[in-house]
Amino acid sequence: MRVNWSSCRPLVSIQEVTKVRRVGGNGASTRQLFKSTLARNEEARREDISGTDEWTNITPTIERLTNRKLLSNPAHPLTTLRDIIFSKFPEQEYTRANFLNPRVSVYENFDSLNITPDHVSRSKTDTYYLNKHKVLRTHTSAHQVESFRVYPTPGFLIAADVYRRDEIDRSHYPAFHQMEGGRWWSPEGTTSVKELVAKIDADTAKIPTSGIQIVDDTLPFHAGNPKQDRQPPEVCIAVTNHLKRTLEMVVGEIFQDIGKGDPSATKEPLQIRWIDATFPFTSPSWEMEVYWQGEWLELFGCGVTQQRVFDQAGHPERVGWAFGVGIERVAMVLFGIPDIRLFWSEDPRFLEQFAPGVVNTFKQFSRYPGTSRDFAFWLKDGTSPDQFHDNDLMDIVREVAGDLVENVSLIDKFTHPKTKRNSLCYRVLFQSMERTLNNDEINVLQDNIRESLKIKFAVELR
Ligand code: FA5
Ligand code: MG
Repeated sequence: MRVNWSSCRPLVSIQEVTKVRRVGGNGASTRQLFKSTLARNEEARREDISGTDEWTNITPTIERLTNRKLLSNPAHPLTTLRDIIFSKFPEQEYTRANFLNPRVSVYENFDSLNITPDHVSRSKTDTYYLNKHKVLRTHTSAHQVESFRVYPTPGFLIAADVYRRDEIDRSHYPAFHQMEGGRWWSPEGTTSVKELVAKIDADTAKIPTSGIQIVDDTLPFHAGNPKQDRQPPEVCIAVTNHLKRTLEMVVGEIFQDIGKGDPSATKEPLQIRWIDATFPFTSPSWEMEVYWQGEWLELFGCGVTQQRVFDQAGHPERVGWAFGVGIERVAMVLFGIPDIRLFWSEDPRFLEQFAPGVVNTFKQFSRYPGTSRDFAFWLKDGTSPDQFHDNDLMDIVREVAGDLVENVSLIDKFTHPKTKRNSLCYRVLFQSMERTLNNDEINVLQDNIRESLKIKFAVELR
């Protein structure tokens, strides 16, 4: 399933944190809170990451992907795009971080970001666990607190591989890349809210304006997308303006040149819009979407950083923003890459089309025909369809067939009226980007998937 951040309540309400601070006087308790979370973080770091337990669900395929390090290939389109995005941010203002270890603590990936203990994104069906204490980061936000804590500049940028147990289709893959950005201001040296706002506004004025048209019908904040109690409204608005102008500048500069010099490229003007969003670590929050191939594709998630995140970082007085963007999503639009699996291709016909620092339109090599097979089965007696998760099948399919699978979808689900047993049917589309698959090899894949289903889930195949 897709992560649905909106089902998340804050771990500690802002009022609670404020209360704790007041009781402690001068932020003493905040420091305590900060100390204890750091201690917890350290504890988690020391955990034996090779140890496995009942939480372990990382598969060999995913383990292999953690070693691919696509961003270390200077000619890879993801690397080119990363460097283009980096180049839009002044170097003296934003520290860059690359190649951070994807194995992070549960604290870093979830708790430090206000994600509740019962939030769906933590479940084994959505996240790859090395063990109870360690996960493969599901987003680059896992490094937010540390980045707000240690970098000498007021801004940072992180590019990295992230992992999610997700559906398989053209724009979703269990491993992908994100970029995280953050920017903060300190009230230090200012004597009033007005001065702090003026300081932020002065930085906003320095951002080049974007040349492209962007639709923004959102309100600065409202009950459904509130400003934080600890922030005066003017500060929230000033931070928001800086955030939105920054991302509009980045998108504007990147897409301005799209299709230039390529007569076959579509001449349709790019449509971009802002919509309200929800994240446990920002409020208010937004998403920026782009209209691409007939649908709105979500690019950036962002918002005004929750003060609790700054508390965790040991700088409760700061205000600022953060964003996260799926790099593949932007690269697919920019390089005209039609399928997210291609980024992982080792086929020279893919890799040799790209050179360091160059944005060119991908030329599809012949598309090979696909073949679909259905997998219908009865669940074990007493098992409801909800207890079998789509992602359980996704992982089996990936283990057996790797990138030879283009799509997996549930096509039928029913309960037998007499026996009350539940039946599911999935359709798997096998298709290689590199060659035509023959029937014999698809039969072998099919048999292996069926065998795995029987062994792992005790289903009765139909
Ligand atoms: C996040 O991951 C937040 N950490 C983003 C954020 C950062 C918000 C900082 C606020 C402040 P989300 O789950 O929506 O949010 O993912 C962010 C982006 O990653 C999406 O907009 C999309 O571009 C990309 N993405 C998500 N899932 C996949 C996937 N399976 N394959 C490829 N790209 C994906
Ligand atoms: Mg999202």
